[in-house]
Amino acid sequence: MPTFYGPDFDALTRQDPEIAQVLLSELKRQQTNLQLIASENFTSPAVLAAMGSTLSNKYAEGYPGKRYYGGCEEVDKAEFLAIERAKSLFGADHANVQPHSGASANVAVYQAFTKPGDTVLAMSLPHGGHLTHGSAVNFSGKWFNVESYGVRSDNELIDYDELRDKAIATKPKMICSGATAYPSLIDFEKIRAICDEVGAIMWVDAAHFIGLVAGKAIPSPVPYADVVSFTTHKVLRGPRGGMILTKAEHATAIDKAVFPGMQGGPIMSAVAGKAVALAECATLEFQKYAKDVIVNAKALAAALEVEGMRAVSGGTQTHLALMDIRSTGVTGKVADERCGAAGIVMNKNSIPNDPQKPGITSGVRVGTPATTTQGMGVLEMKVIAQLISRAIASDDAATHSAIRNEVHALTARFPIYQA
Ligand code: DSN
Repeated sequence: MPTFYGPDFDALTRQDPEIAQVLLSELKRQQTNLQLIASENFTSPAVLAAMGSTLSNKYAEGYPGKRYYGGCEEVDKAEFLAIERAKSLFGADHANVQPHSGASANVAVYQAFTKPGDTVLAMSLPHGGHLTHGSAVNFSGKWFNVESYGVRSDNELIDYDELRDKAIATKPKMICSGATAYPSLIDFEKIRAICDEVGAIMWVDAAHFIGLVAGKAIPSPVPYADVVSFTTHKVLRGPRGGMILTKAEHATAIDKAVFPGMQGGPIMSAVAGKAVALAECATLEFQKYAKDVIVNAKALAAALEVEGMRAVSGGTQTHLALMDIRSTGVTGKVADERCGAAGIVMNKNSIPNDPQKPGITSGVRVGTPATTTQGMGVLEMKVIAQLISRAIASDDAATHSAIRNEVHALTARFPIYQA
């Protein structure tokens, strides 16, 4: 590297050894444990390079060609590339690549299409929704009248009849679909028809599954929705951040809602990282990856069922499985802690109609974006299910330590971020 462009770990080590050590220890944690959190992934070194670059120094309020600060010629190019790549990858009329996160993107969606006090219909959090879909402790639940729909009790799939009935009864300005713990596909055509019937904006929060859409592994909401918001760091495998796609007629409303409505200057290093990730997503290699993520998730869910747990909604068609673990005799909280002690990182999660409180839960959520990036396949998913089952079954530190050694041996065969 002939010229300085950004990341300099030696300089960090000399100047701030404490923080340098945190970076090293976190790298080791990611390399040696099993990362099964459905919303996490290992982004590429190229994305990390963009994130750790001097683009971080630049203020660029506004949009390419229309900034409030000088000196934006170079960052304009990065944002232009990110926008064009997003539009091309998803077949979208318009893309806003500036939201700092998924929650920020959702604030912009509310602002573009609703006013405080308006009614919005969204999936309930206990059935798999998201904080920003109307939780009482979130701005969405405090500032809007959010009605909710859930899953059917017989098959744990979205209850489209309930959704339609509630839409007709409450006449929402906007209907949100998308969730954080829903393992099945969403019928966007059906939701579009309901939105048209009641005159609602169709908003899809695609944060969890947009990477599978990018990889052409599942159907896209883009042809149906007025607006699609998402994060860029889950299956999509980009930098931490958010993005919004819209139909042409909503482009101005969304752009104004993001800036100046909700944010000041975009994080241009993250915008550049989004451009890099979107180019990666357009490759055949990424399409294979996206398909493999689903194959692995199905295999993991099936193998956990062999271990006696129950896959909510009968399995998965996406990157995650929600497991009802009541048969193990421990709660989601305890399972999460025991697996953590064994080097298996996942999260406790409510299951539909969970008898336990959200901080305890009867379930765990497992996802395959990260392990698939490492190159693991169906055989490894079977091994992982057995490791999870053994970790949950024991409250003995020595047993967890022994399992952790097996986890380290497994992850050592699938190295990430090697020099
Ligand atoms: N925290 C994310 C998840 O884990 O699903 C959602 O925002």
